Amino acid sequence: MKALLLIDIQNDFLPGGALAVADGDQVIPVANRLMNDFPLVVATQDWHPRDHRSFASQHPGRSVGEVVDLDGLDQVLWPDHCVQGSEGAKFAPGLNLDGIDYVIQKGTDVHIDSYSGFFDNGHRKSTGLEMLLQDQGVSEVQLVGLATDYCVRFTALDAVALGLKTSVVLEGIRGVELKSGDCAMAIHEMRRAGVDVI
Ligand code: VGL
Ligand code: ZN
Repeated sequence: MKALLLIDIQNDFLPGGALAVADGDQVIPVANRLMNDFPLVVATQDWHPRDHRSFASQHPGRSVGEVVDLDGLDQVLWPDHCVQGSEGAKFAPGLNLDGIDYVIQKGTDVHIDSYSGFFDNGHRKSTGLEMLLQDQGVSEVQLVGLATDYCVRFTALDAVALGLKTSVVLEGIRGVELKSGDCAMAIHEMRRAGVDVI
């Protein structure tokens, strides 16, 4: 059994959004097309409380892109984004919501970020995605969505580490590219870990 994982295809990651990814909207038609080929489609949704500690606004004197220590973990500071219940947190218009079987929300704990759809950044708590895939008898996942260098990357790395056959579709991902080369590095890292990049 194989599943399609749609990673964070939400308004705030699209052009004009709070944490806009260049050409982020271009993953939408790819996602819609691929949905037809998979018996199970799971979407992850970045879903932060409004005072989430990954927001630069919660760290007076610090700015977006700086790295701080959060409970012993390096944390990149982001603009306020994907606040629970906000317009920015909604799935992209144009994404075929009827094709989505399950939604997994992440980043809900104010104290820790969660790039991966499986675990928070400290691997302290599970989001329920692993259990869901196990229950559904999934052994193979394919990923599309945002962002290549953060949530796609860490979700794919966790998926292979969990023993799932994992692929990422290049035309269906786009990245933040905080530093030039971040996306290329992420793709290299995924490949080296055993992710099939197609
Ligand atoms: C993401 C940064 C912060 C992502 C989420 O979806 O890649 N990146 N929150
Ligand atoms: Zn986030």
